[in-house]
Amino acid sequence: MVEALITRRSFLKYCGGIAATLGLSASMIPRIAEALTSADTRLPVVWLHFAECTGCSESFLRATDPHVADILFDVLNITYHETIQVACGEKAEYNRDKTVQDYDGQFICVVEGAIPTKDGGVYGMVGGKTMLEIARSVIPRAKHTICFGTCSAYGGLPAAAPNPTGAKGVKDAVGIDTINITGCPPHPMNLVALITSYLLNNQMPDRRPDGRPTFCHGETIHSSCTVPHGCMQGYNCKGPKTYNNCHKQLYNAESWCIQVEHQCIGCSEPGFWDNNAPFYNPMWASMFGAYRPDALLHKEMDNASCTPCHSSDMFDRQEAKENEPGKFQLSMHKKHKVNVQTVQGCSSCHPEAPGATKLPAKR
Ligand code: FSX
Ligand code: F3S
Repeated sequence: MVEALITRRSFLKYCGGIAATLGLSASMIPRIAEALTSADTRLPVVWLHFAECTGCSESFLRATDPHVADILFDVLNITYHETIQVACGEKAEYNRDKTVQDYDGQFICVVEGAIPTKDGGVYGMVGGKTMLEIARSVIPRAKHTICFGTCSAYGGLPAAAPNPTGAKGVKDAVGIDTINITGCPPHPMNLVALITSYLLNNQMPDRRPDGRPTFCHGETIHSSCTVPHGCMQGYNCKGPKTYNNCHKQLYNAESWCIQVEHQCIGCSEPGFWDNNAPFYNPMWASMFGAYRPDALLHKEMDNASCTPCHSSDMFDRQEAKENEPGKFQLSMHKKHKVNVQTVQGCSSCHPEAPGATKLPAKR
């Protein structure tokens, strides 16, 4: 069936991508292709939508290289999915409840979106039931629950302060351990790889304590970031503490945040959104230790901004290298009588600084 929709060549290429994502050798490609095409029975899946933007489904359904959804629809029997199901109203709810009943303890539950819990969960309703009620009636009866997206895993955007609906991730709301593929949105390839791994091994892959599979969430973006345009750590890039593989996957085999010069905002991490704010530093502010105590700039650039006031040889480069960068910045400001609070005199070294008026005193 898959071959009818995409060429065998591109299918095998895609299987190679799955193998790479799972850290398997290319010799596994035939087995992966077989797992995805020869299943006797398709895995029954109930796919629940709670408080979210549906970006997770969009990312999955609109992936184009090849049609990811087509591949998964061949191995999964998705009986309930509010975005794509033909049935609606009571018929749709009947399908969901019948799957839970017929495949009790056997079906896979995929969840998108956080669960509003405040005031008994009344701030999120589907078909007259609260999302909390639906979650409690479906999720404990699934064999495995996959949270697809940061919202269902940890609360995400709906749980951002002041969180008026008391939105929570599935584990916090229902008390069931989940397998979390995170990101806002998550990468569709990671879901395909997870399902493939399950089909190959008849068990879910290894996970971190926060429920995320190590094959896709085991390393930080920063650990192997290729940074095509220059590092944005000074602009609050969250790559150093974000465990995801976006930089290896690329979205639709095209691009990813840092490739289009947007710093990582850590959308796949527990505590996103609030813990990662502010997402942006003003460009000039990123130059200053006051905003950026771990600044690398002076350490890396030595005396680059000192020559306007000093002849290059007067500056002790060694001092820059030996001092901790934050301390070095402070000591330099002190030496030059620069008042960081009033940004007085900053523009001589930092052309981006607004409101700078005076040159620092020369020595
Ligand atoms: Fe959340 Fe997904 Fe972000 Fe949106 O379903 S992870 S808000 S991309 O849609 O849940
Ligand atoms: Fe790392 Fe972000 Fe720079 S991921 S290399 S801090 S752009």
